[in-house]
Amino acid sequence: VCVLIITVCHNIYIFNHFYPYGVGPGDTVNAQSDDDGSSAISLLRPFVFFGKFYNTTYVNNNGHLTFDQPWSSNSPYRFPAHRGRDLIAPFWTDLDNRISGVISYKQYSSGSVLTQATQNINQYFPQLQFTATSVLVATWDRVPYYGENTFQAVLISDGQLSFILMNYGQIFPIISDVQAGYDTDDSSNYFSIPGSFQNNYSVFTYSSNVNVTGRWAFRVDHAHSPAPSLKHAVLLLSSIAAKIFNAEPAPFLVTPTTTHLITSSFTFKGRAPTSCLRFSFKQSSLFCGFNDCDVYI
Ligand SMILES: [Ca+2]
Ligand SMILES: [Ca+2]
Repeated sequence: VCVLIITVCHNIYIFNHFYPYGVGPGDTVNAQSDDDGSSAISLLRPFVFFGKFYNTTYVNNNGHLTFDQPWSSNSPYRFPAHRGRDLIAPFWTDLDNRISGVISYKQYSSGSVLTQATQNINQYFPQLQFTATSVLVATWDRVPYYGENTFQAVLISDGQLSFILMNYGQIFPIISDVQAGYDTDDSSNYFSIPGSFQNNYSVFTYSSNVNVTGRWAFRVDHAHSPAPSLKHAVLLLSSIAAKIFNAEPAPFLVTPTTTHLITSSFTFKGRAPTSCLRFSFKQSSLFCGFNDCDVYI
């Protein structure tokens, strides 16, 4: 009985933070395809991505959005990549919805979605007094790759300032490469969500940098706009460890390294040698590597 109750509550909780999507709001649905995506989406307001003003975007089936042209890549590279491409990647891997799963999007320029976006951004970035004037919600709903994956990217803009929310629901523990985050053409600005390329992507369902489980928020209009609330990230990473490794008596904390750059370093160890996540946080740079992750503060 306990297990059933926990499962039900768990599922409700995961999807609570999603923006409206699907048939109800009248999303435009991508063609079912392994590697294609949407046609060109004319943005209602320009979306500023680290100084560049974009008027067009594409929601690509393999879990990313591009500007100016569609992109079919199903094989993620690690951020920062220096590949000459501005890329927003909530969950970049070889998704395939030919048999099931719905990929859809909708733009808003008025109504409750703008109110919700305005409230969220002012909560996460309180000094800006931001008012959203356009929102694009892109949703991958139960899209298979091994198992089904549900996640969103929400692009929020007032024509000058711009933000991205990435919302994660159920994510299948894929044994393959996944990159989540964003990267600019020259990688002068990027963020790799901790867990990327670490073969246990259920971590996205439980992590956050804004104290909302399963949500990451980024300001992306201009450089030097670090993700907020590192303390929340640390807090939630601790709770991830507790959830993922709940068979352990308690996740234990190791501080293997301290240099003048690293303020704190954590290692969460699970039962299996493969389920070890290591995150370290540097003050001076924004860098994410294979087995550690440094978050700009
Ligand atoms: Ca694919
Ligand atoms: Ca494929």
